[in-house]
Amino acid sequence: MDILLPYSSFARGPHFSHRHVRDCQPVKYGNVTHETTLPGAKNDSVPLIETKYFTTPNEISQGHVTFVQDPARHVSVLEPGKEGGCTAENDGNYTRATVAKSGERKKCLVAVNAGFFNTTTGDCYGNVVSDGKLAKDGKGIQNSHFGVKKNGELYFGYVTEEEVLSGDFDQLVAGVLWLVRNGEIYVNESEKAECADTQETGTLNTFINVLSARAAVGVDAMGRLVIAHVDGRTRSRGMTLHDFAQLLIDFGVVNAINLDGGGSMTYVSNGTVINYPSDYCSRDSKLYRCPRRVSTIVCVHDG
Ligand code: NDG
Repeated sequence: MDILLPYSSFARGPHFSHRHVRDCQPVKYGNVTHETTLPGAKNDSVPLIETKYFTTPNEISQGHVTFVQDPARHVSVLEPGKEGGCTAENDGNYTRATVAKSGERKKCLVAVNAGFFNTTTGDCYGNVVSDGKLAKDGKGIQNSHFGVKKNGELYFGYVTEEEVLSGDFDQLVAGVLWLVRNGEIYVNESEKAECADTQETGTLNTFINVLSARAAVGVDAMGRLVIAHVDGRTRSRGMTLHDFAQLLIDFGVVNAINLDGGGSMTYVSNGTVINYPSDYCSRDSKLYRCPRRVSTIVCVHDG
């Protein structure tokens, strides 16, 4: 007699092939589980790198959005603290560092928290490729990824382990949930395809609908990389992922994935934190808020 294994038994592990993702996604996408975009031609009528500020439509939260031309030259995924920061130390713990600290070595013009991590051990979740080096093999993890390929293409969606190990990526990092696919909100579809155990805010549905600080990386119709964040505090202030995805579309975003947010949310410009992180600095006082020591970052640099 055949033993029927639940989907999850197939979805994890080294031979993950996207069968489950293909089963769950709208028919119009066929077998394709990712989108790639070639960066647009350089446009001298807009700045090479530009950051704008905004207040959310309900006037409650603020955020920044950064547009980057020629992202293949100017954008890197960086491990926490130092090269090799996603490798466990001898004591089984992993390096964690503030976004500002991790961004020092590339003198990032803009840096933002990126990959989700295990808040107990600090372990980086998902696949991480940093400046061409495989820093972490996510072992077939089933969450949306952002990547920059060696041919300059920007990549959004679900990677297979073969693609990760092929050496075709210069940069790669995992988020949780694909917010915008081909100009449309893709939150409900990606909720069906992704795993919840890479984030610690509850079920994927809770994670989607809770008010919180949010971060995303995407691409706009001009082929510029777009990094955006909104401030908040989990359960009391910020945005749901549906509203955040709509805001990204309003900014002109065509594809985007959701990066680590909540208390990890830190936006750094030239080494200075320019947002309002939500974690308290100490257990004993609610007076000040401090940037959290997090996992990987996305860094925009001079190239
Ligand atoms: C943030 C995330 C949480 C995650 C943790 C570590 C949000 C709303 O960072 O889910 O487990 O990555 O993104 N919260 O607190």
